[in-house]
Amino acid sequence: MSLTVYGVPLSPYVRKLRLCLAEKELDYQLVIVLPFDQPTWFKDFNPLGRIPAIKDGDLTLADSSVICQYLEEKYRDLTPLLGKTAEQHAKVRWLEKYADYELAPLTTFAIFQQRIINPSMDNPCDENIVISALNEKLPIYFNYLEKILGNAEFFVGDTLSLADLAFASQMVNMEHAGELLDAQRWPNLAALYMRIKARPSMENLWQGEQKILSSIKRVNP
Ligand SMILES: N[C@@H](CCC(=O)N[C@@H](CS)C(=O)NCC(=O)O)C(=O)O
Repeated sequence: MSLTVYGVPLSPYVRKLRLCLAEKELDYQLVIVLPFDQPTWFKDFNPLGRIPAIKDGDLTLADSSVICQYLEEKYRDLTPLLGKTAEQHAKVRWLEKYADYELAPLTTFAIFQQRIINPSMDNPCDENIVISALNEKLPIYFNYLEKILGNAEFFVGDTLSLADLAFASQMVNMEHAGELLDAQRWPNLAALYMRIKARPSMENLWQGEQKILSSIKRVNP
């Protein structure tokens, strides 16, 4: 097995990459590297110290989007996840970026950080940050995504893409922190999330993540 992924399962970016690998049916091994207290050798993989990174033969690469694009181009005969046309490709990249850079600061770095990571490190959870993300900030982002998705099965074209995986990856961190999309308010988005969760690629990650979650979960100090 030549492909190695460095990171931790609860990172949404690592999850997106692992979903991409699973959908393409590519084998890999996961080497645990945390987002903090990293071994010094990891700086050779990513001087920014962010996960995920990969090693594929002689190639080392960082950033989930860059890695997924590399996999798409390297294995053209495997399930494509970046759309079929230039237009679809652009839409997928936009929505992937939207999830990675606009949803993540709220779903992962606010809600998940406060509810799960902080208590696991004996730091208090600031519920004001959680409530503000959930009630004030996220609805604007969800409204946009609900409109873009409409009644379609997937965000772009008629097949699964990285846009769907990036979105679902953020929703998982929110769910780990005890919050689900309001299905009354965003029915299409909530249904999309359920469809992605039911895919074997996600089901295979879910149990492992639950185990890690229960091992690090602590009551708010
Ligand atoms: N754009 C990057 C973001 C990666 C990222 O921010 N990862 C977080 C963990 S979820 C991290 O490693 N944070 C550590 C840091 O920023 O120092 C990607 O898509 O891979």
